[in-house]
Amino acid sequence: MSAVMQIQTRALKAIHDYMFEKGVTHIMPVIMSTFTDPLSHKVDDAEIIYKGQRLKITKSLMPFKPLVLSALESAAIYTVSPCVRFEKETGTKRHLLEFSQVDIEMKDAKKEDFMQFIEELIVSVFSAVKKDCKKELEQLGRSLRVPETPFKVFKKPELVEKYGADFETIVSRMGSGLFWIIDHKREFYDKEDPGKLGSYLNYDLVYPEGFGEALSGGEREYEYEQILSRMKRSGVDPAPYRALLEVAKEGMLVPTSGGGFGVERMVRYLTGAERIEDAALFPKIPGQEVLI
Ligand code: ASN
Repeated sequence: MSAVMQIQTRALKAIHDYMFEKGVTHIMPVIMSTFTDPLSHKVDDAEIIYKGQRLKITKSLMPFKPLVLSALESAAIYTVSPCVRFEKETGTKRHLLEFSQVDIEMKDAKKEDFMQFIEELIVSVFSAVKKDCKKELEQLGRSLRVPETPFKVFKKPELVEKYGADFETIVSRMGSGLFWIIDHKREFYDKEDPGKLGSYLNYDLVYPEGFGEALSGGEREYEYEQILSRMKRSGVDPAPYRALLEVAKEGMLVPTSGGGFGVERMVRYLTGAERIEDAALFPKIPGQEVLI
């Protein structure tokens, strides 16, 4: 675990250095609020009650990030944020009930801009770890490859047709480079392609060697009517998102693209750990009793 934590330290420094060089503003995380990311997969909300008011514990910094960019002059923001997700699926080896997410958002960016930004970040982090953590990687028996860019891009609907529901794991086991999967039908805030309704301008980044998802994100919906219609279609109650809707209604929500990646998943990949709990000090595993 000492070697794992040293690699985590080097990776985080490389992430912060990269953000600073690119002029990305570091914001502090939000831990509890009247709303959080609804997410589109099976996760129960974690809530606490303060003076009779129910507050959600953060699942991701969506949809705070576009709100922040609408208020600040910054061209881009990021945070390293604690997230709590009571995942319903168990035994995946890659989910924790509590994890840390590097959550990023860029103003006026298209999905290609964001994807390129992330590819450069990955290369810079992996290179730093490979160069400065030789001893630790050797201790862990990990031969780490710095991936070549640009990463391959696959369309989700095509992968589903070819490989079925388990497409992500199957393709992740096939290659040795990170790759993108684009066009996922999910949360209301990921932008629908105006030129091709029913397609979505979003992306997942996937680690090779069977490690699975690294990052998810997308271009964002920023027009009031479209956000409302997407909420309706995804069965999301608009009431808690009043602040977001009011800003959008005034035409003040700026167009952005963004995404988030899990720190523990990145450390798991860098160190080649068998399970996500081997990359966390106090792992809380879905379906299991919390020990500490
Ligand atoms: N952080 C992600 C995003 O920016 C959302 C997520 O974690 N599901 O889209």
